[in-house]
Amino acid sequence: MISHLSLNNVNTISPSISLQTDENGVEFLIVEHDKLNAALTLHGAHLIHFQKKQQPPVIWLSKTAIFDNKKAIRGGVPICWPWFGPADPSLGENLPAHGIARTSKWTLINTEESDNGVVIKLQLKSSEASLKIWPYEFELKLQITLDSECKLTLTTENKSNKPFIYGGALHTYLNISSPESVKIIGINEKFTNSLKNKRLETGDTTLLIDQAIDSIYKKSNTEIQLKDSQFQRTLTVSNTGNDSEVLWSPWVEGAQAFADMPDNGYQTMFCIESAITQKSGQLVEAGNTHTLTTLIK
Ligand code: TA6
Repeated sequence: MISHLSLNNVNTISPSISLQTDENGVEFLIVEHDKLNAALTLHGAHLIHFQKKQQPPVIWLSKTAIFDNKKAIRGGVPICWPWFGPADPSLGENLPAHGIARTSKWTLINTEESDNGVVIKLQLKSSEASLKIWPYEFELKLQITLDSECKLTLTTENKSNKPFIYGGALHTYLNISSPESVKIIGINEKFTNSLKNKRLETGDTTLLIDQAIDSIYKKSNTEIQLKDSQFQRTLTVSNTGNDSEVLWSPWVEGAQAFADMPDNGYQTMFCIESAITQKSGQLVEAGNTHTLTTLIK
């Protein structure tokens, strides 16, 4: 399934789901179902592989991704939470980009499987360590539904006695055949160019991948389509609970700069992220919940 991982079977959870570990003790949930294959780590509740039978993978994973239960994994769907990008300086110094959820150990809640696919539920609760970084009690639930579609549903519950504001993203790395074979349709015209000092720009609602791209698009009011002529498929992305979509390709220089991405890695991945990036963030009153989703079909 994932050629560059060598795993040992630890525990069969259900006919098509098993818990396996690698030599570093990283725990993987492996799904080998009649209709699909998939894999995720408890480290970050990180979906790293999803592939329907007789099709190229939908989700991209770096061939040089690092699995050490510490670092964020390059590829898959990192859960960026409770902030997107650099941390607010008011929270302190040297805080990790994209929050703490993607480098935290999550707990498996339950799994279900049917003839069509699987549903996997995971949870992350605030801890003494998290409270030192982000001073709120919380409970995160992630539901991953894999069948003919791939849906991630992240529910944030405010367990504290005061309101909090969060940001983040379901930072999906999609697998593409090549940049020149792909076009993205259905994005909003208005976007902030993170490569140009967050300049507000107006562009086309169709995008080609022919250079480094790091853009925050105002939430699209339609589904976004990634048309791939070589793979002869269209991946459709629909998001809810987000205020924006982030589109990203590190391109040549960016890929070369990452130790955990091969130099040609940019040729087979493109990120379309369901994100909360607005400065105002997402308010969650004490005792309340908010849900962020992405559906790839
Ligand atoms: O989502 C786009 C982005 O914020 C880019 O600016 C780039 O930094 C990318 O995420 C990857 O971030 P990471 O912290 O995983 O290296």
